[in-house]
Amino acid sequence: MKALIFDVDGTLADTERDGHRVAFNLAFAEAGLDWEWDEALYGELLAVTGGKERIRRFIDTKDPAVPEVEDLAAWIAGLHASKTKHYVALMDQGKIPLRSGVKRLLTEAHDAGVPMAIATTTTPENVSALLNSALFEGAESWFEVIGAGDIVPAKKPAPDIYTYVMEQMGLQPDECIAFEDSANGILSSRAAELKTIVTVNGYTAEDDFSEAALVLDQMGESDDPCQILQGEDVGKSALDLEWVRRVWES
Ligand code: XBP
Ligand code: MG
Repeated sequence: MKALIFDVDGTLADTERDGHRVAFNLAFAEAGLDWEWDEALYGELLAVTGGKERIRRFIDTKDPAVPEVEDLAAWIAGLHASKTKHYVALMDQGKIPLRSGVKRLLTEAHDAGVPMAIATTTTPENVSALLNSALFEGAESWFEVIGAGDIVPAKKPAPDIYTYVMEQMGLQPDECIAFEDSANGILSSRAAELKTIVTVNGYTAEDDFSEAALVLDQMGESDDPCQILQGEDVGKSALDLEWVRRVWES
């Protein structure tokens, strides 16, 4: 096992409902739009990865009032840049913690010298803001490669971001393991031929994870144990490096 490759949103931290969704709404208000994405609507829109793509899906399917603009793609990009600014500000306030067990597992892998990387559809600034506020200042240094956002044109569920990360690391799929939280995420990692461990969250609990090697409710801690939703019970209360290795070997 030569690398652990982590998704970010929903996997490292529960960023969607109280982070991204809130930032979208702040950007809409700032632009004078009467759009408001409530939790249920946002859950629906999560079917599309990527913020610009999500705004486009909203316009195409929900018929909101859209200002007359010459170049819709450029207008969406501007609106999304404002959303990123708001998201980074929310992260800088330290509002969103890492999920249970994440810091422990990352630290264990770092200390053991197991290379780590990130494969996410979100914007690179967002990854830095989350890692710096929720892990430690400069935490990007723990990751050999951070594959994020528009660096690949086809976002998840396409395999491209995982393939990109493995190419950058010079590794093959059977030398790595992926960590995901969503249907689009596991479609992407499996299309890249990666064994995948899933930790579900409120938005993804009902997703299809039949392709996962292990499904947990969270990575967990000894005093905040994980529940196994799918996969072998190895008698541990929290996901550690040894358990990850056993899943990778299975
Ligand atoms: C995350 C996403 C992202 C974020 C928003 O999916 O779909 O679009 O919701 O980020 P995953 P941006 O966890 O599978 O990577 O607005 O920066 O795109
Ligand atoms: Mg995710």
